[in-house]
Amino acid sequence: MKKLKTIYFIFILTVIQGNISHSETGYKVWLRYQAIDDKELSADYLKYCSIIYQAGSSDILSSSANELKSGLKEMLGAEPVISTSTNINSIIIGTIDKIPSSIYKIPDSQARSLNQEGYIIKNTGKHIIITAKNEVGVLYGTFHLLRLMQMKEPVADIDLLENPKVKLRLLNHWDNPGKIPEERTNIERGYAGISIFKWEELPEINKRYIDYARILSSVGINGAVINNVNTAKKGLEGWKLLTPEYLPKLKALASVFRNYGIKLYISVNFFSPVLISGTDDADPLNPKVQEWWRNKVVEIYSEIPDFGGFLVKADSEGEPGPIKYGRTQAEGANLLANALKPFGGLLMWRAFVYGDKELSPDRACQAYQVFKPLDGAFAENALVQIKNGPIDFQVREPVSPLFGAMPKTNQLLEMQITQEYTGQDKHVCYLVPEWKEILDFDTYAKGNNSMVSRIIDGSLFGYKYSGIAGVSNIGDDQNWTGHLLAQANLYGFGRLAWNPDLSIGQITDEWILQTFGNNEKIHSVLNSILLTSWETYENYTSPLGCGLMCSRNDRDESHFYPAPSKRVDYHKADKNGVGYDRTIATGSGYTNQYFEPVKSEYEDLSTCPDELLLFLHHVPYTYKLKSGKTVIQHIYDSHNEGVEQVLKYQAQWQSLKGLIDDERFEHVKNKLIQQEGYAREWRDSINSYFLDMSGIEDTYKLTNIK
Ligand code: GCV
Repeated sequence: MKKLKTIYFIFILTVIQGNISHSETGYKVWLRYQAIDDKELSADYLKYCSIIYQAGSSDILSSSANELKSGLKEMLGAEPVISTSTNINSIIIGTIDKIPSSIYKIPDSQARSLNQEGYIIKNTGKHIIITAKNEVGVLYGTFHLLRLMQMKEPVADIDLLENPKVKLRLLNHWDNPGKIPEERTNIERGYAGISIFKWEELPEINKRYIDYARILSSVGINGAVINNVNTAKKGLEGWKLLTPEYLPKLKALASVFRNYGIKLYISVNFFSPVLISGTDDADPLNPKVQEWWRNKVVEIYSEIPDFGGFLVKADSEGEPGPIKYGRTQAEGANLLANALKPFGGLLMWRAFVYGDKELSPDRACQAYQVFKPLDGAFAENALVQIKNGPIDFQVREPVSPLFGAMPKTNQLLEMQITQEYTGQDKHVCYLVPEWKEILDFDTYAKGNNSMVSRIIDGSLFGYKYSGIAGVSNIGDDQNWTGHLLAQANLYGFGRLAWNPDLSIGQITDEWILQTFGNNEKIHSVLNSILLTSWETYENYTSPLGCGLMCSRNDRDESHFYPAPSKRVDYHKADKNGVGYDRTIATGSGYTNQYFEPVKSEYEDLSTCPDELLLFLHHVPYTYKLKSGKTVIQHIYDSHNEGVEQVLKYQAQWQSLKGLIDDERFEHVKNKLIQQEGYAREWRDSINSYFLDMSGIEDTYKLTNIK
């Protein structure tokens, strides 16, 4: 009787839950491969998808076949069979030279338009062929086909050719290997648990490395720098990756990544010869130092023949660099680049330098002052990696004027996926709209159409190497990114790195459909939340380009809480006005670093875009914006609006109860509740700070207090 009651209870529970699917942790990210419940569609897919013909064999091809097998099994209910015959309907995977011409002959013109990582997917009526010049292209094509199926797109007439537009599509981890000193965290600016790289267990491989590689490869990321650019600061041990103890561990990771088309890179310390071998100095012009680096590189390549190269943070925030020896940043970079060159390795040198007393007192001016004069002095396998803005990943900054200013120097754009200054894991802040603005920004370096996207895809200046690097938001939390919706940032970063011209709408749709299915209500709510979330965060934290109003190290998380009174150096608020005067006429002269017409647009108060006003100009609180509001009233209003937007998100999300599995529903719901608390704290702190400063009342609050 008791048993019967239990069965009845389970039955009732199932009925009550209706269409709620099983609980999900978010571990599978967008590679969920949910069963396709549309019978007609799944029958269409099954026409081709019950058999796979693998033309050729290699580890990467096996990754494709495995992904197809598991993905199709989950979506269609039966694992496809690997066949050796091409007589039956099937999916065919293999490089162009291996596809039997009796089945399909790829037109020469198409083959010629493929680049090294591009692919073709063609439905011939009997077969779906996924082919490419190289196996990695086949793998990308496989993920593309699976993406279409997850989005329930028809495949009957599929006939497409895709090339990545950007050569280097990299993830930069700020994970700290080795012992972690007490005041440091396991991942610098990491908000999703600790590092997935378990150095004490390596070279033992765990499944998570394979899933990590699958996730990256599914969005086309082709390289990962697996440790923090801070390698020795305050006792960090990242520099040890160059010691013999770590080489087998690196080799093991590289072997997993290789199967998914991902190259392994590491961050290194410029003083490595001194730290590791006790040389007298690390002077780039010292032949002994040069020899040390050459030998080190030989050691690495003898174990990892496709090793990607090094990333270096030099002369910055305590990391050492060539300045100590009176050498330039280019001389420092070339030391390592020359050692890597015989093996095809790359050297990525960060332009994140500031604080030198010889430079302008305005931090925003400094990277340009150091690097611009060195244009043309860097080795051909060196790249200068530049943060998107001149300060430090603020919620709003102008694009760094270094983009376009170094036509003879390979450049990489660095953006931050981890939300150091954009709400960490507590606030939803979808960054694709911001990144799109950056990529679409016209530098006018070579006249019209000199967009950042064309600089980093190499086409504007014919760079040999160029690309995009994103600071990773991955940790060992079950859902990888801490906040479930932050997965959209990882997804969007990869897709934009593949093709900066993709629209925000397309990327967002793809992510929602794969992560939450094709329910219209879910789609419209997520669209509305994601697409406004950057503006919302900006509204209650950072008015009109007035960045860095956050705390340094107060309470648990630095760069998270409001602390406007401690950041006067950045926003320059006083009794009469607010904003940093960076004009040529009366300020730091930062605007002079841009090409015309941007220079004049930013210099002139009347043409300066409102959203950058306080980054570029100091104005009275009563200055009228283009909206007609005064600066002070805009500050008050936007902060109130920001909180209201979060309240709206909560109501919107609540309307999805029952449509999303409980675990993910509750997770996001709780995050939005937390977000409201922090948004109120920001609003109250900023608004009262500016009330005190300006002495001008908030007219909105007087009439609409909540
Ligand atoms: C890795 C900012 C961050 C640091 C980071 C640094 C950098 O200052 O707060 O955590 O260090 O940028 O990009 O090197």
